Amino acid sequence: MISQLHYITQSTPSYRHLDTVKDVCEAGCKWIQLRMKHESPEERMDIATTAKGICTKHQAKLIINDHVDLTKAVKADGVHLGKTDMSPEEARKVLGDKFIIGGTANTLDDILHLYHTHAVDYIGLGPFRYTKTKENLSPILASEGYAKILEQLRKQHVKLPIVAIGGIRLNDIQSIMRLGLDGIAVSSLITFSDDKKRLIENIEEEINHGTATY
Ligand code: TZP
Ligand code: MG
Repeated sequence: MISQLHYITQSTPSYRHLDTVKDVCEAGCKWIQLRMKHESPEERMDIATTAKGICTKHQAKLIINDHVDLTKAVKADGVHLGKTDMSPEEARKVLGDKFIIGGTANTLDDILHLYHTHAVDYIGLGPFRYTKTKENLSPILASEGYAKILEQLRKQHVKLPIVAIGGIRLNDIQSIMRLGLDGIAVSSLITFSDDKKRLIENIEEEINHGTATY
């Protein structure tokens, strides 16, 4: 079972990975993706080891972006792989069945490809809108793009948890969930908030409103 809210870390001089991991865990977030793009292998190992301790204490899942070996070494809960990372099939061989594997998709074809690998547990589909957080951003999907892709998946009876990602703001969340997505993945929205507890409560309310069945 994947969480409906995925928090993805980013490090800036004022907001460092481990500070935000601690803050969001204390605020009740149960799914953290550690995304380290500027650290050395030694720094990544140190940060991931400490993050694992924090997440375990708060019963939050820890997913490592990009690095399969690091995922295994720190006994994280899983790994998130982009199109240029190790393939999910290869990662599954390395990690076995007990780890979560997520994959990135930007198109219907990407999703179908990942689905047919039988190696991913969930997909991050985006970008929803422009974001500075990711370099080499793929074309923006917006709500219309998601709606078209989800319609095709329903027609083809493809079932796999999919979370929306990329530039998501608080007031996008209800409508995103109403499209039939399984959750959202956000970085900047939470990283740059000074009241993470309150924000996460608000995000969860929006998610619940968007998924409520009347
Ligand atoms: N992959 C696609 S968009 C994105 C990633 C990692 C960035 C998400 O961060 P933000 O700050 O919520 O746009
Ligand atoms: Mg990657």
